[in-house]
Amino acid sequence: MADTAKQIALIGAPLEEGSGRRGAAMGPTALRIAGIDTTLAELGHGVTDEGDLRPLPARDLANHPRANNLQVVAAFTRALDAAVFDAAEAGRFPLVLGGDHALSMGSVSGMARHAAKAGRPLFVLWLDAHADFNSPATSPSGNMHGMPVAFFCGEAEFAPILEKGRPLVDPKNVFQVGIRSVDAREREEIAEHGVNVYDMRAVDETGMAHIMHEILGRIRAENGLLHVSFDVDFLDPDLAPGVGTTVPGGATFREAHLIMEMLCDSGLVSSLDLVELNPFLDDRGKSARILVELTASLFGRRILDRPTRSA
Ligand code: HAR
Ligand code: MN
Ligand code: MN
Ligand code: MN
Repeated sequence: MADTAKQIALIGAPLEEGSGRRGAAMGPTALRIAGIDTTLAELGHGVTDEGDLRPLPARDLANHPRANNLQVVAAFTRALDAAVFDAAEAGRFPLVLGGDHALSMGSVSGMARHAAKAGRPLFVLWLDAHADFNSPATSPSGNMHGMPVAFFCGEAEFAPILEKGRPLVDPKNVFQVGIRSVDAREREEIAEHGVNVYDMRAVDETGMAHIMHEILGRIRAENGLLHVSFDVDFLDPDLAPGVGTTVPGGATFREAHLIMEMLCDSGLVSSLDLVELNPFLDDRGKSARILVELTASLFGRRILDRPTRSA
């Protein structure tokens, strides 16, 4: 049973147009089939499934040659910004079921508004193989799932997707862990803006526990809120093959699990995205199940409580 019961709002975001391939739109369904709602309810939390967002394309925006499917991505960004903000303001924990990583433009923006209203800084823990700090000007692909961090840090203001003057995230409050695939200009950008990057070498050299203590200590010292954005490709592809952009050398189950338990103990997490799950590429639901299991640990399941299950 969880120490502190939360009211969790599941928000489905079947976005795949940010990723340049099909399949991630089935992510919310796969996470539901893997039992995300019942698993969290069994831990003692109140769970409401808000269903899937069905936004209309943002036809007020012109197409952009270097921001693929801008109208659809912008529509999800607007819908998520509102849904996540509303849930957080109502005292609920927004848990976004993705969908590709472009959706974090909206979820993080919604939490940035919520944090600004509460007068607290927002921190972001970005668990990913990629830095996702491109903009249309730097992106090699034009795929917007490679741009969300630059967007919520105010570095990709190429179209009026959200209100001018919206609260942004300070890049120095962004912690990226597990990074192992960064484009040349993206690398310059993250260094220039002071994003905290713990790449896979840092994980190997210093260990996950040390890194997490450092990150959580800083957030606690500044009385921050913490948004966690979990990209499936943070994990090693052997463990979680259900993602379009596998990169070898990812996090192990034990490393990911330790992060979740430390996050749970910290009591600092206020919102979560589960992104980039592509059930079309998965191996018999394996990746979806691992995501649900890791999420359970974030919400209070202890290692000793893991049930015995058959394959
Ligand atoms: N950096 C590459 C690009 O911008 C690939 C980005 C892939 N992003 C994700 N999310 N899969 O992390 O095109
Ligand atoms: Mn990503
Ligand atoms: Mn990624
Ligand atoms: Mn810049």
